[in-house]
Amino acid sequence: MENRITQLLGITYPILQGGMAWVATASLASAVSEAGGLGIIGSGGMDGERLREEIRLVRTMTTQPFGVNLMLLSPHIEEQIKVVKEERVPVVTTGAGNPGPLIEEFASLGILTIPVVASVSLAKRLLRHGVKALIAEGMESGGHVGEITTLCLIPQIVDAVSVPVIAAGGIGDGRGMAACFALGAEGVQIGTRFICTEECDIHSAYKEAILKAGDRATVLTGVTTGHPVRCLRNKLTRKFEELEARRAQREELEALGTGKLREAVCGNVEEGSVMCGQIAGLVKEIKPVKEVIEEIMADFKRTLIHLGSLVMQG
Ligand code: TUI
Repeated sequence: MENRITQLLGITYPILQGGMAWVATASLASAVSEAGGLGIIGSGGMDGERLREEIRLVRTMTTQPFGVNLMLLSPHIEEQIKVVKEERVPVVTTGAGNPGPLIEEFASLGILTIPVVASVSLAKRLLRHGVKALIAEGMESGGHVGEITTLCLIPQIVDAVSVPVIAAGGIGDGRGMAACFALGAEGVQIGTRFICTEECDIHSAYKEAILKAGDRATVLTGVTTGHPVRCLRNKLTRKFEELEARRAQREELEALGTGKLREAVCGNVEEGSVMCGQIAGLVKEIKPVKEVIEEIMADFKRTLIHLGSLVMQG
């Protein structure tokens, strides 16, 4: 299918893979790009040189467009910016902050910036910097989240901007994609569903934890620190609850979260932070990326036909 997102990005399907720190490495990103979506390297946690290696590795695995996600709170952000400029990465997505003037600087080098926003106010501010598309992420997402659900956020952002909007948060199949398109989105960004793929290069315990998860398996940690993070309920999140209940100092809570995503990705799913979205309960099987994407597109089309048939029945 062709629309403003597939044309802007030069991809076959309007599906972006979330740039998940420690999870979305060259293996996953290149598989998504090869399958017709936009694969995105999650640079959070990488220093500049490690990021350069991943970018070069993706380029040995696919000739298709790909992206890099910059987590704006990363301690390595300055080196990471330097590397994406030097490597002329085609697409950069940003998260956890306002990329502001970076957008013009990247554009002058032919790099397209697609910021992740969680509010209408930031979406409007970014229009002044000339953004060509936005990712609007609801609080159903895994990891660091805003306050608004995808169902409420997408139509409000679509009405506030003229650029195409990519929906993120809570999308795990073609029905979710169709729902977001009904709200005015022209693309989707999917994270959790891509974790449970053969090409996702993390410890199998993380994937198994998602397969076992039900609808109420995730919780938000760090709400009192102003940096809420969604992850699977486990020993770590119970510890967070304990600290938050006795109004622990911000420093103590932040220290508890440090390095915990990496720990989970390496297999410690009880003491680590198993970040994933609320859609985890829908994920039942580990599959190759290509199958996941083809299934989503087939489901998406089936859903649209079904909805169209409701109109025909009057
Ligand atoms: O960034 C994310 N999700 C993330 S980042 C991350 S990194 C990490 N965190 C903790 C431990 C280890 C690693 C994990 N998950 N999503 C994109 C996103 N951006 N969601 C929400 C936002 C956001 C929030 C507020 C963007 C901008 C914003 O406001 C900035 C402003 O100035 O208004």
